[in-house]
Amino acid sequence: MKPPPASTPVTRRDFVRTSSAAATLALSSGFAHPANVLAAAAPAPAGAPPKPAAPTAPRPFLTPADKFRDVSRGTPKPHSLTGDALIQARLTPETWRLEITADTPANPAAKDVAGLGQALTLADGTALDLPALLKLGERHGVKFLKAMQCLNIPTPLGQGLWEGVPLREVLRLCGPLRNVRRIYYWGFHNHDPKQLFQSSLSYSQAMETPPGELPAFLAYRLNGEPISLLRGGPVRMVIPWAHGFKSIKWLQRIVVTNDYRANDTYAEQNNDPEAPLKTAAYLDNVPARIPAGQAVSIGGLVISGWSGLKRVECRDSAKPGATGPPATPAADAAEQWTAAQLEAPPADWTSVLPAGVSARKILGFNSQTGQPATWPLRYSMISWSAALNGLAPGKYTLRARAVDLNDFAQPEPRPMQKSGRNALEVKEFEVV
Ligand SMILES: Nc1nc2c(c(=O)[nH]1)N[C@H]1C(S)=C(S)[C@@H](COP(=O)(O)O)O[C@H]1N2
Ligand SMILES: [Mo]
Repeated sequence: MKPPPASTPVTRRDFVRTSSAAATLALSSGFAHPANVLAAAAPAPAGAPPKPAAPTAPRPFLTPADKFRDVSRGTPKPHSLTGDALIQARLTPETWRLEITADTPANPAAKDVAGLGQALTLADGTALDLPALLKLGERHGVKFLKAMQCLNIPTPLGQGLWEGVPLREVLRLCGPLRNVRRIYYWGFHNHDPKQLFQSSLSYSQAMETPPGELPAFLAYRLNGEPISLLRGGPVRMVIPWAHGFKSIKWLQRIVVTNDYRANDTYAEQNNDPEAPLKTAAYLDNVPARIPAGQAVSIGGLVISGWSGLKRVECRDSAKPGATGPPATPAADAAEQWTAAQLEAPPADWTSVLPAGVSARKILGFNSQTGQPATWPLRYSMISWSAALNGLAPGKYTLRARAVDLNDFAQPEPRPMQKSGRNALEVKEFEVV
């Protein structure tokens, strides 16, 4: 198989210009993004060459806070609380408190007793409040663009500019830490142990951010605004390299422990609690029936996960008749894949970022030039698109996949879907 050509980035402006000029087919879409339509150019007049396909319209780079797909547990859902119930839950900016304590010596998995120089508790009036966290942010604040993606749902939930304070700086308030192997944390859960949704990090993941890496942080702003109750405010944990289940909403408690286990609630549901965000492409819906001679643009989103992104490619569908993925690895290797176009970085980041936010101050950007250090940015998502031209009548199966920087094509090297939903996406359509 001949290697596909390198992906050619297209600019956001090109995307928008061509797609708005094109006739769009109305599609039923399961995705939450408003711009999620596939564009198809009008059929070419007889004898004329088919018009170039109109690229898929890209989503807005930042998803509005209320447009994220929501994954929240709880009865009632914490973000449905109002009035006094909200105050009792300590989920207003004034009432929010964070407790940081050590695990009980009774934990049977502990081989030693974990301890903190200074616990922060409600009982003794030392629990951290929002003004103290914001004050810490004046010195240590970080900003970071991240796609939120559930481990169990294929389509990314949304992408935001998150802002907050590294967890290591918050834990420093409680030093010295003794015999700590892991850190657990959870949010408001209606004071009902059955509704607890907990996540965890190793001690080093929390405390020793490597140079150029992204820290775990306590976020209090999203897209330049305070984090809404709906998105887990006033304060939410954000773990840049992880799937959504590590980014605990309505954060209220951190516990340091000598227990070595990744004691995440998700671990009890057969998920891999240590799996980082998976590089994967997602494919938008395709019209079920496409008139012959009509050029069609396909596209979707791609997440640059733990192992980065080299390209997105789709199967060359010029030959009708194939149904489903090839049965054997040899047949798969013989497939023709065509590189898709990746959305280029915005020429002007001020048009994408909230007012007053400089790209130079965002982690993952060059602090001198204000340009992204990698593209796509680590743990973020962009749109991709490709054109299908000159398809003969027949049934087609379209597939798209991401190839990571180690040349693994999705779902490899992570075929186990409970470690991050990244199955090869397949759509069927018919040219008539
Ligand atoms: N407290 C709490 N935090 C939570 C959850 C939850 O149910 N309760 N769901 C988690 C999961 S599984 C995901 S995928 C993300 C979803 O974030 P979003 O609702 O902001 O899109 O939140 C995470 N944080
Ligand atoms: Mo999730």
